[in-house]
Amino acid sequence: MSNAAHAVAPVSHVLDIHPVAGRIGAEIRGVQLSADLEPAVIEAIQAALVEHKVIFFRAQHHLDDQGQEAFAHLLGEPIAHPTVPVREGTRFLLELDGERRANSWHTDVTFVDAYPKASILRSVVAPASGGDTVWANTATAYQDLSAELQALADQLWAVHSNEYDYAAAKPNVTAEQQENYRRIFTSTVYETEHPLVRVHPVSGEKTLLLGHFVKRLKGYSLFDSTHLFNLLQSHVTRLENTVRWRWQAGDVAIWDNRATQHYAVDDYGTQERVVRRVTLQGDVPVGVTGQRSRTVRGV
Ligand SMILES: O=C(O)CCC(=O)C(=O)O
Ligand SMILES: [Fe+2]
Repeated sequence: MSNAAHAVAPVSHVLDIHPVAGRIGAEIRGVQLSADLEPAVIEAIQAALVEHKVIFFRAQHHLDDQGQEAFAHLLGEPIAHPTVPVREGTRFLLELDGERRANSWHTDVTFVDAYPKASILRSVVAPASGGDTVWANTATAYQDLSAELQALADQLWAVHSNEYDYAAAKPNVTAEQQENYRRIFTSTVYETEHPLVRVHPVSGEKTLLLGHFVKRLKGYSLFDSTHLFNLLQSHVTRLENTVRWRWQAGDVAIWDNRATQHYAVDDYGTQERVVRRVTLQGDVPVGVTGQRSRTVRGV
C-alpha cells in the first residue's frame, strides 16, 4: 500500500482497538504516545476518542511530564487549571495524589463555559490494589431516558460552580489540608449556566451535562433542583453506562470530557497513588435549541 492510500485508511486499520465495556471505553494497543506520532495515527486516536469516549494505553513508561505535554499538543491546545497551580517545572500538568481524591462524579472544570474537550491522565504511581477510576457515558445516559424525560431535560439549564460541597468528610486528609485546598480551588469563584443537554460538537449526540459542580437547576427551588438533579444524574452513573479501569503505572487514559463523567474510587487507604493530567481547551457548549452556555461570574 502506498503512503497516500495509508493516510485515508479507515480507523480500524490504523489502530488496534479493543473495547473494554459494552457502551464505553476501549484499550488501544501497539501505540507509543509521543510528539512524533504520524498525523494519520493522531486522526485515528481523535476518532476513537469520540467513538469510545475514553481510551486507554498501557505501558507508556517512556513518557515523562514533558513528553505528556508534548503529546497533548498533537490532540489540541493544552490549558492549565483556572485556579490550581500547575506542577513545578511544567506548563499545564495538574498532579493528583492521596491528598486530593476525586471520589465524586464530575466532568472536569464545568464551572467555566468553554471547559476542556478532553483530559489526558497518566498513572505515575499505582496502588497494588484499589484506586481504580470509573467513567460514565453521558450520551447513552440521555438515550436511556424516556421520551418525556428527554423532552424535560432538553429544556433545563443548570448553574455550575467551583464553590461546591467540600464538606464531605475525608478521613485521609486533615481539616487544615482540606481548607487550604478549598481556598486555592475557589480563589476565583466561577458560575456558569449550561444547558442540561449538550449537543456534542463532533458526533452530534445529545449528552447529559451534570456532575458535582452543579449548584442548582435554573428557575427551580433547591428542593426541586435536588430531586431533578438526582433523577437525571442517576441515569448517568447506571453501571451499564460505565467502564472501570484497573491502573498500572505507565498507563494513560484519555477521555472525551464533553461526553463523560468520571469518579476516582477512594478504596486504597494509605497506599501511594499519583496521577498527572493535561486538559485540552474545549468550546462553548450548545444546547438542543442552539443556545450557548454563558459564564455569569468569575470572568
Ligand atoms: O484520580 C483519578 O483517577 C482521576 C482524577 C480526576 O478527576 C481527574 O484527573 O480529572
Ligand atoms: Fe476529574
